[in-house]
Parts: sequence; C-alpha cells; structure tokens
Amino acid sequence: MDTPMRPTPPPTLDGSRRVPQTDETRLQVSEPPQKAAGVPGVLHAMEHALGELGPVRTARTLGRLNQKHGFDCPGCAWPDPDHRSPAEFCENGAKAVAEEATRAVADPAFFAAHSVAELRTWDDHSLGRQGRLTHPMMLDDAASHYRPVTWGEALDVIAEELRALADPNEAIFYTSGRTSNEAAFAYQLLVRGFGTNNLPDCSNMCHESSGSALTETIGIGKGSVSLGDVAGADVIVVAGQNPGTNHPRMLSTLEKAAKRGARIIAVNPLREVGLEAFANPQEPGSLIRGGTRLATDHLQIRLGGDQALFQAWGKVLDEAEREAPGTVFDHEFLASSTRGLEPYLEHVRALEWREIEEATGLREQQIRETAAALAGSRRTVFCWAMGLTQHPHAVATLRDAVSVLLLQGNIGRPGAGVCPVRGHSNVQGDRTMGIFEKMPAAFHDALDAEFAFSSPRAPGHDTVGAIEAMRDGAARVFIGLGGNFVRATPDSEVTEKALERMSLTVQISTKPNQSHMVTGRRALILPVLGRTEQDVQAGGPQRVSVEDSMSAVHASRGRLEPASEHLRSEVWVVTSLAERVLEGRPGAPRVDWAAWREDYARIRASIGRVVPGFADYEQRLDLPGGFVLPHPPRDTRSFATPSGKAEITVNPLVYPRVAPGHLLLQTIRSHDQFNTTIYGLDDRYRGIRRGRRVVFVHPDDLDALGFADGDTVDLLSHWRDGVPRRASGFRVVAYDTARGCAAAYFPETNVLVPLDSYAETSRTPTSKSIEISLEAHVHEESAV
Ligand SMILES: Nc1nc2c(c(=O)[nH]1)N[C@H]1C(S)=C(S)[C@@H](COP(=O)(O)OP(=O)(O)OC[C@H]3O[C@@H](n4cnc5c(=O)[nH]c(N)nc54)[C@H](O)[C@@H]3O)O[C@H]1N2
Ligand SMILES: Nc1nc2c(c(=O)[nH]1)N[C@H]1C(S)=C(S)[C@@H](COP(=O)(O)OP(=O)(O)OC[C@H]3O[C@@H](n4cnc5c(=O)[nH]c(N)nc54)[C@H](O)[C@@H]3O)O[C@H]1N2
Ligand SMILES: [Mo]
Repeated sequence: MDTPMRPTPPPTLDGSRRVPQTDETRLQVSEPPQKAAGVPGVLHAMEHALGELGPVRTARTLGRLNQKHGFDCPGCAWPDPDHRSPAEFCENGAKAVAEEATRAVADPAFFAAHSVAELRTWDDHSLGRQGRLTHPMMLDDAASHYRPVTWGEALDVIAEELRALADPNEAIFYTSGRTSNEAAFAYQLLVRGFGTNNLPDCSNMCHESSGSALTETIGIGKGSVSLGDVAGADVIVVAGQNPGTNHPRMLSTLEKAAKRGARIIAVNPLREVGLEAFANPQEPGSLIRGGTRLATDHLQIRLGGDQALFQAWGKVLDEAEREAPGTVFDHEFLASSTRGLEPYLEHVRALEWREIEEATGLREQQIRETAAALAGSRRTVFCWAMGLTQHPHAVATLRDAVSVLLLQGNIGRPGAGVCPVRGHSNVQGDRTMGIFEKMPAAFHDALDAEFAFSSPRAPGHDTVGAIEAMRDGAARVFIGLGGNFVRATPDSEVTEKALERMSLTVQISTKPNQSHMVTGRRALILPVLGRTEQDVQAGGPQRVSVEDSMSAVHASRGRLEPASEHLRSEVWVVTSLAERVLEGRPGAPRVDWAAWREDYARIRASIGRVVPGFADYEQRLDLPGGFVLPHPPRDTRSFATPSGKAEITVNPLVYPRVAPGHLLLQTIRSHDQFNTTIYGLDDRYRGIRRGRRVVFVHPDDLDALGFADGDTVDLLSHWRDGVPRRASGFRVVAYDTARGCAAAYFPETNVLVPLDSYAETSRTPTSKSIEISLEAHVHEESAV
C-alpha cells in the first residue's frame, strides 16, 4: 500500500507581490548547455518520479503514459506517433505525471494546521508540494481555516448561491485545458442551461490569437498538419516556441525532419537549447554521436518583430517570383482558392528595409537568406506558440504568417501547413466541446435541438472580461473547473481584489494552489480525480477522451488507485451540480444527468449528435489511436470563410517601441514548471539553478543601463494608465537575447501585465510585450 507522506518545506515567499526572496547564496547561474534531453533528461524524469511515487508506482504509471490502452499525458498537447516506443514520454511529461500521482496529500489536517492567511504567503511551489487534495473543503464566511465538508453540503452551497443571483450573467465559469471532452461538454451545458455564456478559459490567455487569425484567414481555428507533415517538410519555421522545455516530444519529430535534411528556422529572441541540438534518449546511438543538430538557422528577432519578418519574407518571395515567374508562387492555388493577393503584394513591395531591420533587429541579408530557403521549398510548415500569440498585434502577425504560406500553396498538401502548438493537453478539445464565450450559431442550434431548450445567445465574458466584471461588481460567483485563475491571469493585484469581491469562489482542483487562498466571502475546494486515476461509476469503469494539437481524438483511461476515497470525477461533480442547480428551473435543458454520470458513453452519444465530426464517437474511440476530426483546408483545400476563399490580408506593420532606457519584457516558462505549477527551481537549459527570480538581459543593454550581471533589481512596468506595477528583487543575468529585450519567469511577473493590455481581436493578455525599466533593489524596504 502507498502510505501518505507530507513533506513540509518551509514556506518560501516567492510570489509576485510577496516578500522578495533573491538569495544570491542559493541561486546559481552558469552557462547554458549545448543540447537538449538525452540521458540527463531521462534521469531527471526518473529521479523526480521516484521521489514522488516510489518505484512500484513509477513503473506502473510511466509504463501506461501515452500508450494505446493507457492514459493521455496531462502535460502538453503534442500528438502521439502511430508507432509508439515503449517509453512514449518526455522528461516534462514524467514530471507532470509525478506531480499528479504523488503519494503526498494535502488533507484536512494540513488545512487545520495552516490558516488561509498564512497559506496566502506561500508560493505555488510550496503549496503544490503538499500533494493531492483529499476532501471537499469549505471556507465559511469570516472563517480563518478551511474545514472538511460533505459533497452534498458543498454542492448545496453552490446551488444556493447560484440560484440567489439576480441574473445568471453574474456567475463566471472558468475552465483550464486539462478537462476531458465529456466533462467539458457537460459543463458548458450546465452553464448554458443556467442561462449564460460566461465560459472564459485558459485558451483566452494562450492560443486565442491563433484561433482568431486562422478562423479569419482559412475558416477554421485549428492547425492543418499531421505529425507526418512536420516530419516530411522541407522547411520548418519554429517561431516563438521553446519545444525543448514545453513540447519535448516535438523534438523527435523535428529530428526526423532534420535527418531528412529539412531546414529548420528558429525565430526567437533567445537561443533556446532545445532547438539547437537534440540527443534522443530513445536512440542510444544519438547520445554517443552528441545528438542531431536541429535548427539550421536562428533568427534572433526582437520581441514582437515577427510581423515585420513575415511581411519581409512575403516581399522577398514576390521579388523571386518576378525574377523567375512561375517558380515560387502557386498560381493555380492562388487563383482558385485565395483572395487578396494584389493588395498584399502592393503592401509588401512598399515596405522599407530600414523599417524591417528596426522592427526585427535582423539584417536584410539574414532575412533574404531564409526567404530563399522558403522560395526553394515546396513543403513548408510554420509552427508557433506563445512567442507569437501574446502580443498586442498577435492576430495581425499570424494573419501575415498565413499569407506567406498561401503564396506558395503551402496548405492542404503533404508536408505543408499551419501548426499552432497547443499548450494544455485538452485545450483544443475543450473548445471543440463548446467551452467558449461565443460559440458559433450552428453549435447553439444543435445544442438546443438535442436538449430541447433555448441556449442564451449573447456572448459571455472571456478571461479579461471576467476579471473586469468581478472587479466592477457585475459578477458574484466564480467557479473554476481546473486551473489556477488568480496566478495565471494578468495584473495579479487587480485580479486578487476582483476575486475577493465574490460572494462565493469554487475551485475544482487536484492540488492546492493560490486560487484556493484568494477567496470570496465563502469558498469551496472540490477535489477531483486526475488523468492517471481509475474512474469507476455505477455503470462500471469509465474512459474519457481528449483531442490533441492535430485534431486527433483518443481515449484516456487511468489505472492508479485514487489518491483518496473522497475524490470524485469531474463528470460526477458537473452532473451532480447540474441536477441541483437546474432542477425545476424553467427552460432548463432536458438531460438525464444521473444517467450521464453512470455511463459517460451517454454523454458521447449526445456529443455525436451535436458536434460535427463526432458521429459514431464510441466506436471510433475503440480504433487504435482514435480518430482525426475533419479539417476542410487540410482535407479538401476548402475554406469556410465568408468569401469561401483563403484570405491573404493586408495588415499595417506594427512593432513595439519603448522609451529610451526601457526594455521590453517577455514572461516565460522555466524547464521546471507547468504554468503555475512549479515542479522545482532549476531551469537547466538556461543555466539557472535553485531560484526563479531572475531577469535575463543582453550584456550591452546592461552596460548602457548601468547595471551588471549579479545585481538585484526591481522590475517596474510602464503602461498608459500610469498605475505603478512592481515586481521586486530579481537577480540580473547577462544573457544572449535580442537587444532591447528582457525575459523573466511567469507567474512571478504577472503583476506587471496590465489588465487592459491585450491583443487586438483575441483579447489575449500581452504577456510577451511588457514595457519595463530596471531599478536598483533596496533591500531595506523589502516588506511590501
Ligand atoms: N513542461 C512544460 N510544458 C508545457 C507548459 C509548461 O509550463 N511546462 N505549458 C503548456 C502551455 S499551456 C503552453 S501554452 C505551451 C507554451 O509553450 P511555449 O510557447 O514554448 O512557452 P513559453 O515559455 O511561453 O515560451 C515562449 C517562447 O517564445 C519566445 N518568444 C517570446 N516572444 C517572442 C517574440 O516576440 N517573437 C518570437 N519569435 N519568439 C518569442 C521565447 O523566447 C520562448 O522561447 O507549453 C505547454 N507545455
Ligand atoms: N505572464 C504570463 N501569464 C500566462 C502565460 C504566460 O506565458 N505568461 N501563459 C498563459 C497560458 S498559455 C495559459 S494556458 C494559462 C494557464 O492557466 P491555468 O490553466 O489556469 O493554470 P495551470 O497552472 O495550468 O493550472 C494548474 C492547476 O490546475 C489544477 N489541475 C491540474 N490537473 C487537473 C485536473 O486534471 N483536473 C482539475 N480539475 N484540476 C487540475 C491543479 O490544482 C493546479 O494547481 O496561463 C497563462 N498566463
Ligand atoms: Mo497555454
């Protein structure tokens, strides 16, 4: 039997607005290594897993990860290959699993020993290390500590608070992207049945810009490639993404392409080790040879300079086409399937190199060389992640990325296409299931027909809108299905105050986090099963399903014994809540929630009738590897835009400019975290150990600003509202980044991101584009 154990680390106050913790005697900075993964990566993974799980659980758990009859990795959304190796996981996937399958528990004794006020000063690393939540817990009005409650009492409190609202739009229903398709579908139905579209999700802060730009230009907000397309491409652009840390299994695919001689162009202000060279742990030979070189080119672009780069590539492609007509552009495709070529060409022809160089920080020659590679390629894939989506002009940037591909017909043919690399393991599936504040009318129509009700049609709040509504008193109840809302969102102080105005905050979680400590008048923690655990309901053992970054849907089945007998599945929680909230409510959808809870196949049967592409859902889940959803541009080169064509768009060139003496800050992940879950304090690939409060700055910028490597500084953000925003006590690290740009880890820096600084159209917070200045840190005034 696994015995519960609880490590009790001293609380380190590492939060954004908390007491600064820079401790130069602990924090270590060294040269970054030369290549990613390999034996050290696997050893780190095993070490971490063994520490959390012990040997038996480690073998039982990691052996089932991403296997055909196992569970889906709760890490990232990179797809599984058809031919899986016996160890189809990466270092960070193993960490994600260990984090969930840990034997440590945060039980009622833990909550009795520590007040909420005390736990609020703990950082997320210390909170997460307590282990799995075991009991539903409630914080009563004016209470200092959480106390255990029964599920019945907890659900009654929520139903009572929801029913007491003057308007259903006063409730916010957040979702994080680990939720299964089944739970997500039931949840959105509960929310719409209750009468609101207030369904913000983590995607609003993540790939919303990709969804917006792709829907506008190609008619569907999802990537168009398969794993085979990426492996088979001649040119792969990897822009604004750090796969070595965040999508390590992508390195195997890039390695295949590299071995075929593909040109891999990394576009990144940082030289990310994972893109330089890769030693595949599944191929011993690769380790001996020192690994495969991945990126052939590194364009060290300035933050937010990508739009200029993409337009410049379009400009050079046009020149090449005019020099040798018929050799670069795909005229047949352009004529039959696109719109807007002429105005686009007019726009890019007028661009001036001086401005392109200023925007990108690159030289004309570098851009011409890489454009020549594109011109000579018949199979090009663009991959990207947060480096492109979290800027004010992110949507325009991505429209311009699409245009470059369209010029050469690089969509809907083998080895070519768009590849937004998703974050959370089921964030794409949640959106497919209707987790969105503004689903298309066709979805509502199908939902209404299936459940004989009238779903509300007015758009709900997205993440930024939800915070504004709570801040302004227009919302009273917050419910989070997974995630860590208070730490993941921008403008931490504003968000904290907003949540504190709620009459009830509810977090449906697996592990303790800060969102449990920043509460409304009353608060609930509802502990749920994770992906790795068995889910047995009245109808027998259940499976759930998820969709990866490439639209493949497959089943996931946990095998471990649950961390506590009091845990319930997300589907159980949602359907039980729905019964209590919707019973007897006029106009409620017609659903047998108890039947859904007993057998999730009944939920899938409804999904099959509501969501396109899910016919015969149950049977097709039995297929090895699941099934792939339809994608018109990929499948038939058809484009469901209003014009029926793929849109080549004209976007005015925008790039960030900061005041003299200021820097542009991006906020990123270290190698030892999953979003707000901090596994440890090492960022091995960037040479940082035992600490997180660091800011990476180019040595020449440091000279110019009068600072030096090793200094301790405060980061001050500058925004048009003039509100002072400060993150204190960061060790300066001289680092190889583009000039004028800085980097620091999130969530410590979220306090610096103004709530109303978000991308045009997608309203994604601009987490990679924050104007800051450095100020020498004064140790004495450390307490805030
Ligand atoms: N282990 C682990 N895996 C994860 C996660 C995790 O936290 N840990 N998070 C998951 C989630 S939700 C997501 S969304 C993904 C995130 O995956 P990534 O997007 O890779 O994550 P970030 O750390 O935000 O890294 C952004 C990258 O873009 C670069 N960049 C920043 N700004 C710009 C720019 O203006 N232009 C260009 N060209 N590059 C830029 C940065 O230098 C960095 O390399 O990973 C997922 N997988
Ligand atoms: N400054 C800055 N801010 C950012 C970003 C950035 O790059 N910079 N990135 C943004 C991005 S891309 C994203 S996706 C968001 C992430 O925002 P979120 O998705 O809200 O945050 P996570 O840290 O992934 O959520 C972790 C919590 O989820 C819970 N959890 C884990 N597994 C499960 C499960 O199976 N079920 C349930 N119910 N709960 C579970 C645990 O309690 C854990 O504490 O953050 C965004 N915020
Ligand atoms: Mo994300």
